[in-house]
Amino acid sequence: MKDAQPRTVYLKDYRVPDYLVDSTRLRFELQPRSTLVRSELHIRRNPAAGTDLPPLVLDGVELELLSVSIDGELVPASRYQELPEGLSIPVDKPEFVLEIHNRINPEENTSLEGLYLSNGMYCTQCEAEGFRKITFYPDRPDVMSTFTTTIVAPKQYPVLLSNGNEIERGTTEDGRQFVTWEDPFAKPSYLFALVAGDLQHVEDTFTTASGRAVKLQIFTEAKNIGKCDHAMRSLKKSMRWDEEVYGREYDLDIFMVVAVDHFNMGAMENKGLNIFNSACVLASPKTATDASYQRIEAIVAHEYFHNWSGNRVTCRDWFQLSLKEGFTVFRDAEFSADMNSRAVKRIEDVSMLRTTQFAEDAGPMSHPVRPDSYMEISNFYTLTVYEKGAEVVRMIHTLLGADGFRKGSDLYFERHDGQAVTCEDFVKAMEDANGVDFSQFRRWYSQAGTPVLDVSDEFDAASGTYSLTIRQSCPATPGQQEKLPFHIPFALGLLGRDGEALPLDTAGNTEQVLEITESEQTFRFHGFAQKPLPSLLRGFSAPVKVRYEYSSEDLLFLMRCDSDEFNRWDAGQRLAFMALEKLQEDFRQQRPLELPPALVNAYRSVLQNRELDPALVAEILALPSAQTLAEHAETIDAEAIIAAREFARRELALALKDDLLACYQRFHDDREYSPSAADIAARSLKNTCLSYLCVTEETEQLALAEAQFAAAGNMTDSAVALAALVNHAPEQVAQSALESFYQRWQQDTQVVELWLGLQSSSAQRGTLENVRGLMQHPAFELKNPNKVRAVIGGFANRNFNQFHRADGSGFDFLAEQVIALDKLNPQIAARLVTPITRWKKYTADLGDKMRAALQSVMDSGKLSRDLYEVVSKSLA
Ligand code: B3K
Ligand code: ZN
Repeated sequence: MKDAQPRTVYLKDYRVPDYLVDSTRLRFELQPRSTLVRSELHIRRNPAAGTDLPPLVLDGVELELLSVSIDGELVPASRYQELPEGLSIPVDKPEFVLEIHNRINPEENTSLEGLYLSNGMYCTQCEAEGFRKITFYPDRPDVMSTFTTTIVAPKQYPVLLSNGNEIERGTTEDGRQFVTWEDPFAKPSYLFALVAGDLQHVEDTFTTASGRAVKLQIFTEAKNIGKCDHAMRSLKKSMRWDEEVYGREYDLDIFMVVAVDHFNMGAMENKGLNIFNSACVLASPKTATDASYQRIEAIVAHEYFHNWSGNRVTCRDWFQLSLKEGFTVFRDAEFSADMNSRAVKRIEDVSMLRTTQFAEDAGPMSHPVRPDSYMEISNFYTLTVYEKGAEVVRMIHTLLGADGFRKGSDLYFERHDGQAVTCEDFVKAMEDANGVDFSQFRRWYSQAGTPVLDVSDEFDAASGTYSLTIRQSCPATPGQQEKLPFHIPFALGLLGRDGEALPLDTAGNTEQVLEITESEQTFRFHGFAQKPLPSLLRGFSAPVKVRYEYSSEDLLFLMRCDSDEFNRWDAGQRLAFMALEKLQEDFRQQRPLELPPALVNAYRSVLQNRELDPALVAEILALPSAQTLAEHAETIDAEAIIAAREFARRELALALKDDLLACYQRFHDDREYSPSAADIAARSLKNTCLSYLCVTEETEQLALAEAQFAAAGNMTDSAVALAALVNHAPEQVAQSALESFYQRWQQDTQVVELWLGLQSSSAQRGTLENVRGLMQHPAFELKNPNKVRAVIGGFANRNFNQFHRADGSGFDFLAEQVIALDKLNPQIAARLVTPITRWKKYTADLGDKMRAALQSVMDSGKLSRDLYEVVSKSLA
């Protein structure tokens, strides 16, 4: 385990590397507890760093060093120095070959970083700083080297993979087999990968735009070989899309994907050898939900797109992480929007951003898209770096237009191919290609916090002039008290009395992107007979909060008439927010609760509207989640949020019963499963209706869920029906549904994960006692992050009601699990602790208990660097 020395790394301290590695030869002799690693590095003094010869400092963690040689001569141990996290070797020539032998223990590696075992197969995860757990190396992304890798293993591991092309295979004298791989593209160590196991694969070919045939292979355990088709289709679509939209072709002759069960995140873009969390690659209609199908398509695309945005052009240092992640998330979001419904994809992404990224921006770990410092870089794979980073790239796209953006990305790839660069280089390429000045725009990379726009308007009937005044501000965040104004693209439309789109300029444009650059700015529009109704921040054109005094009537009007589908949904959300906030207040004041009829009527007309995309209808009907309400609140009053939301949901279900039923029946059919956008949309609306209907807890409605559960031909229908029963049916019915589901699917890892998560996140059944019970279930494994995320994460992040129980037992439970996990997997522990780090935002009764739980983590003994950083910053 890495220790908790509170070292802090600063961006301002960046120095170019002292030495470069021109080529790297690795040889692995795999054994579970004692893997031998030999590395041969062709090292050269970096001319950009100077001409003197400082010691060569290599990173290395938890390695057993066996020997060091330079140019074939053994260096005695007295000459070099082993450091707590590395090795320092004196140097007396500007160029030399360094050979190191060391030993590692993959079996005991539960951090899932470096080389480890997952269900008996060897695999690696090196980003960000995992390569140093394999061998001593300058483990930083600006050291780029070609890699040649030989893997030697006993016969029970017939598949031996690494980056690049296979160049040799054979059998050693003692009967083991070996394979050698060569990756011709220089890369940083974080993109290195190795896999060894008894795996099967599916294969396909992709012919690139220039006519090269690329072999595509997806590897998995034999039992999952039937679950690879969707990922393969997604991969081919991604390859085509990147050619068409960005002009980017794949470069190697082979592209491999491997599914592993034990994985800290979704997937990893290692050059030519992507490694995926099984849950993010394997799918079949019977076992995977629509959400999984869409997630797989997006993640396959994301990792594939990294081949250019990340691998060919990589990051100079880890402060630049958003250079590859923000850009690649933007790329995958656009890909998904092109493959499915654009509006729905945008709504999903914005909901997530507003709920989770806004909370991060307002919490103790708040940081800019390009952080200034970190203790542990693994803690900065955040929603801010990824999702807000993608919004920043999206704003550049909005400001430049699609063609201008493409000119910028072409220049960026051409200028920096084969280099390790910075966010600044990205912005500069965009500027240079378009002749624009983004000096102020750059603040999005350096200033943390969510900007707030206060919008007010005025209409001068005499001149027909409508003025819109926008004031921007941004709350203080740790280390940043004052913020300078941001450059904000603000997409605007104006609606007339009949809902018509009004012209905003003499050219007759009905939408404009205003460029806000000052603390306060007024924009004027002319030629109106009546005061128009503004449709603000269309498509969520910037990651900000907009405050404007809409009346309920305004919002109902926008829900009906706005030509921007995103804003139609957003108007519905605002209306629901108004209602839910009033309900919370009434609950606190012990006044009777009442749902505004306007909201019920609005939802009814949406339900009855046959023109709208059913997936959009489903999104509009979904009330803001408890987590979203919490983010939105000044102070989180968990009890009031729960009371308000449950009341509203039940009232809506009762009032809209007939419409929900009609809509359910309209879309309920037993056609064969397809993950097409249209079919997913239909299932989404149908199942939204079913979930609402079951909230009534009436026998006839529950019977619908029982029937759907019994007859479902796909996992989407089956899982939604099961969740409805688990949440609303009498105990015995719920229990027997859960049991029969488990009996049927117990051999399927992905379905069992879903089954666990569905229970722990259930307000009804995910009681602390039941969650503890699930942790005793044979399917649970504390060493497997997917199981931890399903059970403990499901409870702490998705079970607002039970987690926030007034006695604080949910927080103590989380603290206890985090302490246990930190010994096994620090990255997962540091992530899991998040819900109790937000204690300052809660009412004192719960906030104090959260803080105490957090303090108990701090006091529990020596923490990993990962967990120490999060806990100490949250207690400060
Ligand atoms: N680049 C990886 C994330 C690595 C996380 C390391 N702690 C996956 C991705 O974003 O594509
Ligand atoms: Zn990524």
